[in-house]
Amino acid sequence: MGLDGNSSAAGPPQNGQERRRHLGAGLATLAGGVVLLAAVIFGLTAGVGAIWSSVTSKPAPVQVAVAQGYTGAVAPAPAPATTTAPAPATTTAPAPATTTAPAPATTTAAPAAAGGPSEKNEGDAAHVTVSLTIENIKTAGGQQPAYVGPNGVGADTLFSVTAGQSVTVSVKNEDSGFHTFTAPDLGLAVTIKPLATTTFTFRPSAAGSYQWKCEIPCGGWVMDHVGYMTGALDVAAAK
Ligand SMILES: [Cu+2]
Repeated sequence: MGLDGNSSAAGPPQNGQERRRHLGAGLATLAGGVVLLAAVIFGLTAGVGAIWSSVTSKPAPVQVAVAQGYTGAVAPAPAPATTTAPAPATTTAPAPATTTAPAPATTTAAPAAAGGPSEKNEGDAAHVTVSLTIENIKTAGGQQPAYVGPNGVGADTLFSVTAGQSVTVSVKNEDSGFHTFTAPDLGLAVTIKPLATTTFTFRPSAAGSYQWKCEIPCGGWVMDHVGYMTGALDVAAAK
């Protein structure tokens, strides 16, 4: 305002003063612009710095996240744990299963095999049959009845068995009279009927030579001579 008034009143002769004034104003304006520019630059710098710092600070958390990720990767330690767990589980499971299965199987098979065959063998060997006959033979004392066993007439031992065996004796009496098969040490006193077959069973428990005889008078000579109406039978020790 003032400038306009002075310029219009002063006219051209005042050009030098106006120029100075214009120059001062221009300098002031320039200075203000410089200050403004500096401020802008400073602001920009500050803003950029802030942005830069923020950008720079962000990578930091990222690195931290990466570090945490690493920690997670280290967590694979639990992975080995999982691997170890299945191993013992698998090893333990088959072990008992295999051990249990064979155990009963073997136990069952063993008794069955041992009991079965042995009992059969004992049954077969534990029972024997002895066949005897009473025949009338020609002796020094005349025609007389006599026991005849597996060893023939007149043998010292009528027959032989084994201790513990079950012995069945079958006596076929071809004579017309009664006889007996008596062996006190074996608990035997069996009556033999005429013209018939008599069977009896006994089980000698102890080995030895046992005496036997007929207690019914049936012939003078045969009753006095071993192997006819008296004699012995052998019991062998159990095998
Ligand atoms: Cu007799």
